[in-house]
Parts: sequence; C-alpha cells; structure tokens
Amino acid sequence: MNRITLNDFVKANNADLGAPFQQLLLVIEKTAKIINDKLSRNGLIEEQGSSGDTNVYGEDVQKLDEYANKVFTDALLACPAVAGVGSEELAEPKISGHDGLYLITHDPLDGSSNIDTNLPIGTIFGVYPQNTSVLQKGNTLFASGYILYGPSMMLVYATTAGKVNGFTYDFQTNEFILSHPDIKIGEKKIYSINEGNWELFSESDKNYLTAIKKEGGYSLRYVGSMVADIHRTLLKGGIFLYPADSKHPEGKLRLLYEVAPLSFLIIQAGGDGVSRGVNPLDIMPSKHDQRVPIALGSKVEIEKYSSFQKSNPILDTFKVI
Ligand code: AHM
Ligand code: MG
Repeated sequence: MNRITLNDFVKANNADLGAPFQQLLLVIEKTAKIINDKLSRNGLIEEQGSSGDTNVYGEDVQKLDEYANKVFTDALLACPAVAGVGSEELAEPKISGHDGLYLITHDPLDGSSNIDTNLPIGTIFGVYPQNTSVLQKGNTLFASGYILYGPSMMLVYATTAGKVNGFTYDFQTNEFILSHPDIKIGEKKIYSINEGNWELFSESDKNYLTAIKKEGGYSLRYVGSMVADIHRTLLKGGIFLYPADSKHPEGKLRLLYEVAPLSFLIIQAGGDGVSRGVNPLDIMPSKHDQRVPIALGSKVEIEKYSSFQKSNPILDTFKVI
C-alpha cells in the first residue's frame, strides 16, 4: 500500500492555501495525538468524571473537557498562522497576538456524555479567515474537520475545493495515513436522532419520522456523539438531526463550534444541510454560544426532510416547557 502521510498530502494538495495551512494542520495533528493518548488511558487517569464546574451553557464540564480545551486552545494560540481561537468551553474567544491568517473555532471534546462509557467522542474545528470577530457565517470557512477518537483515531478535513479526505492514525509509526481519499457522502437510508425526545418534537418532525418509518428500509443509528454520528452519515449516508423541540427551542447544537464546521464538511462531500429552512452556512451568528436546529445528510434525505417542514417554520411551533 502506498502510504501517504497527512503532512505530505497537505503539502501536495493544499498548496493554494500555502504554508500557514500546513502549519495549522501540523498543530492539529500533534494535538490530536496528545488528546488521543490521554483518552486511550481513560479509566486509569486522574482526569475522570465531572470537574464540578459548569460551562457557559450551564452544562456539566468533565475533567477531560477541560484538559482537551486547554491543550487544543493553547496549541492553536501558539501557532503563528492563528490570530484567535473560540471554543465551546470558553465564554469569549482568545486573541493569539500573532498576525495570523486564521480564526479557529473548536469543540475540544464533543459527545462528552460518552466519555465515562468509553464510546466514540471527537474534536471539531473550523478555519475562518482573520477578521474583527469569529462571528462569521459558515460560508466564509476555508476548511473544517474533526478528529474521531474511536477504535482507531481518524482525522477528516474538508476544504473549499470540494474535497474531503480521511486519515487513520498508525500508532506504530505515529503518523496519520490517507485511508479515505476524496470522500463522497454515502447513499444508505439511515436516520440518526434522539428519538427519546419524541414528545418534545414539532408536528412536522413527528410527521417526517412517521413517514420514513412507513416508507421502510431505514435503520436507526444514534451514538449521541455528533462527530461519530456525522462520520457514519458521511461514509454510509442517511440523515443526522438535532431539531428544535420544546425543551431545546433553539436546538441543542452550537452554530460556531459544531454545526457550521460539520455542515461545511458534509456539503463539501456532496451532501446538504438545513436549519429552519435555510442553508446552515448562511446563518450569521449573533452570539458565540448560539444554538440552531440542524439536519445534515445526503441531498435526497435533506430534500425529503425539508418537504415536511412547514413553509413558515415560525408556525410550526411546540409548547416550550
Ligand atoms: P457536548 O458538546 O456537550 O458533548 O454536546 C453535544 C452533543 C453532540 O455530540 C450530540 O449530537 C448531542 O449532544 C447529543 O445530545 P442528546 O444527548 O440530547 O441526544
Ligand atoms: Mg459539542
């Protein structure tokens, strides 16, 4: 097998983005290895369980969330290509002091409710142009990607050239090797949603879910880690949903740290996304911690889902509890 390392691949294929992009991916690669090393000893390490703190969303912060946030944020801030960093675990973005080309957003450890049970979790990153603020529409992204800490560690990233490539970590050589070149979203009929929230869903979401079950041929798969659920959706196909519901009237997932980067990646792989009837990459964030409803998947599945949404989404409400 011709082994192409991540570093060689970036040099050969992203020359248009120049040396700063190579520098950035090297930093992300190094940091992924550090976090993966810690996670692979989860169960044996000090950093287990809750830190006792809550984050800006009032959610329980795990010690490993704090660890990953510090490692990833500090490494990015030290990279000369980076002007600033926003993180799901930080109330405000941090400025690096370098005149870097990029503003990076990240969710350092997504799916953290799965940490304690040794299930897949991930890191999500978005690469925005330097500007006065990280509050930018997703359609300004240069690139985005994720690291999946699963049975093997993978790094998948997308650039505006419409290319999505996946690399698997070889722990024997300490390198990420190209394993999934030029990924195009799959065609399988899989739906992925926390259906335990059924009673909270809007009428149109309930109608959609009932219709695809009646249509038949669908499998339900839901890990509860967005990175893992999106990775499966990317490779196999289907649809991932976290809609607005009566408990999460704005949706649960965060635009800057989760939704925009992963929407960009799915769209670059030939898929599609919708949030309240619009392309998620067209939403201008009004605040760092903005949440939005999201459906991401193959074009066929997003079109089907959209056909069930009321033409005026405001009318499709639920009683907020
Ligand atoms: P987190 O960033 O605090 O881990 O929360 C985001 C996670 C996503 O990874 C996942 O899609 C979703 O929350 C699962 O939520 P739920 O447990 O409500 O199904
Ligand atoms: Mg998250």
